[in-house]
Order: sequence, then structure tokens, then C-alpha cells
Amino acid sequence: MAVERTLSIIKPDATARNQTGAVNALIEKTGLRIIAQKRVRWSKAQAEKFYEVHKARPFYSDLVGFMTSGPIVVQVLEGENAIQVYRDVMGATDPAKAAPGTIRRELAESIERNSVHGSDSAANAAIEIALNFKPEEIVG
Ligand code: IDP
Ligand code: MG
Repeated sequence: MAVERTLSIIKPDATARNQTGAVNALIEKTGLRIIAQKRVRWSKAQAEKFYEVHKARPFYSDLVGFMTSGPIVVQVLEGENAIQVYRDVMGATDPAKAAPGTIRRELAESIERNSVHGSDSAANAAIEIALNFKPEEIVG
């Protein structure tokens, strides 16, 4: 296994319900380190670019609207196998289908308002981190 970095986002439904700390507690329990973190609000253009891969999906414009509806917390997580470790603790996209103990099962509201994002591959993690952080903002 290798030490990896992944991009995490705490989504507007979670920041609105004061769940930033609850999400971070579940992240840190896995052993992953939060090596960069900032609270921001995305412009429509930033959200459209980030989710470009989903452009053809029926939920795309709703998703862009949701992700720009309030503050988000963008993070870089680091650790052994970080991409898969974080996907596992996030749980399934639909909170109703997510396993007990996962972030989405314990904290999320719906398939759209599902509290967190995590990169799905090493290539996408690198792209998503570069879209959201300057190198000097990441302190590993
Ligand atoms: P993931 O976040 O589990 O990787 P993706 O399929 O990459 O799931 O979808 C990106 C985001 O789009 C989801 O996290 C969720 O917020 C939203 N989304 C996915 N599928 C649906 C849907 O069927 N209806 C509404 N929103 C959806
Ligand atoms: Mg995804």
C-alpha cells in the first residue's frame, strides 16, 4: 500500500446542520490525517467545473445549485490507501443504502444532500486537489 492524498468536501447540508466536527471525528477515527482544510463558498462556475464529469446526468443542474447554496469545507486527507479508506467511511451515495457507522448513513439527508464528497481515483484526486488548493496550503 502507498500513502495517498484525496479530496474531501463537507457539503452544504452538513455545514448547515453544524456537522463539520462530526464528519471530522469520523474521518480522524480511520487514521487519515486532515492536512488541509478551509471553509469556502463556491461560485456556479467552480461547481460546474468540479462536477463537469456529471454534465450529462439529469441531476447535474440541481447538484450545482445545491453545492453553491451555502458554505462547504474542502479538505485534503492523507494516509495509507486514503482514496479507498475515505470512500469506505463515506458510505454509499444514497444514505439509505449506506452501511451503519458510515458518514452518509449516520449524518446525511438524501441521495443529493449526502454530506460529503470523496475523490474516486488517484487521477481524479490529483485534479480535484489542484482545483481547490495551492500547494502551500497543504501541510503534510
Ligand atoms: P459519489 O458522491 O458517491 O461519488 P456520484 O455518482 O459521483 O456519487 O454523484 C455525485 C453527487 O451527485 C452525489 O454525491 C450526490 O450529491 C449527487 N447525486 C448522485 N446521484 C444522484 C441522484 O440520483 N439524484 C440526485 N443527486 C444525485
Ligand atoms: Mg463521485
